[in-house]
Amino acid sequence: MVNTQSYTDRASVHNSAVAQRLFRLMDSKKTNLCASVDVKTTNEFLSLIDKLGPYICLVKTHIDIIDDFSYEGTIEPLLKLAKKHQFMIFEDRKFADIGNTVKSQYSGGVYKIAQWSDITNAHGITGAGIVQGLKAAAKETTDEPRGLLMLAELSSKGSLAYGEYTDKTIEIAKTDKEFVIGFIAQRDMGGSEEGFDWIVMTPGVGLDDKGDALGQQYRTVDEVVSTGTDIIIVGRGLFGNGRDPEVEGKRYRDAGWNAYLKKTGQ
Ligand code: 5IU
Repeated sequence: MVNTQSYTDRASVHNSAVAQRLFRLMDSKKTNLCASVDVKTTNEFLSLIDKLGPYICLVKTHIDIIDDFSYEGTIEPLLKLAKKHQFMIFEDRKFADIGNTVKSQYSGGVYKIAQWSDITNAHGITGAGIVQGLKAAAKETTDEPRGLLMLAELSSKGSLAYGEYTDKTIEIAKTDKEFVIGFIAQRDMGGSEEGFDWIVMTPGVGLDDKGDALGQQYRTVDEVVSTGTDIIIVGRGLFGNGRDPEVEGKRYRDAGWNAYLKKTGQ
């Protein structure tokens, strides 16, 4: 059953400090839009985020795409923008190894994701140890709250994540209801029926295109929100094909917010 409570009501009962902060931020900024900024240079990355900042609750990064990455040059200014515009950060790292390995991948290496990203995500393919490994890394790295999304479903054509695989991924999420805050999925994951409150974030959202040449499939904002999405993740719809990120940021923000008001009967 699709969750029809307001974000603020959900904040007051949630186990996770990350989820509470995100829900409150969404209601105060009136946005459920997450911008996915897959661009190649730090300059493009920061200038796009500065333009989209007023319209979003979350920035989704693929930090390993950036050619000229450095912690000081890329992450420090990103954190300043997050303060300036009040949004949170989600590194879409899609961890997929055993607990011991993801623990090092999350906290160390060049990117040190656990230091700066409020939220990250993981596949269930290796089992529940991945949740424990990532949680241990977060605890050792920072006092700031961190949250994990499990990858329950994907937007791409021919994805193998469905049926029993998706059900088993939900079972893995239930092993830690404080650290796991929800799912990347295409629809409601049954949380509200079972007394959990999973946040569902959905990529593959586009108002003008149906997909791309490499298997991406887009659904509209109304489609995804009415079937259970809490946060819409939009990338090229905001800035691809010469689009104006300020115009599209406002357009997707309004579409997402209106769909949320409609779903919650506000
Ligand atoms: N992404 C998807 N689909 C998925 C998952 C992640 O598109 O199922 I999991 C990522 C890929 C890209 C962004 O970073 O979300 C979508 O970008 P576009 O809106 O530009 O297609």
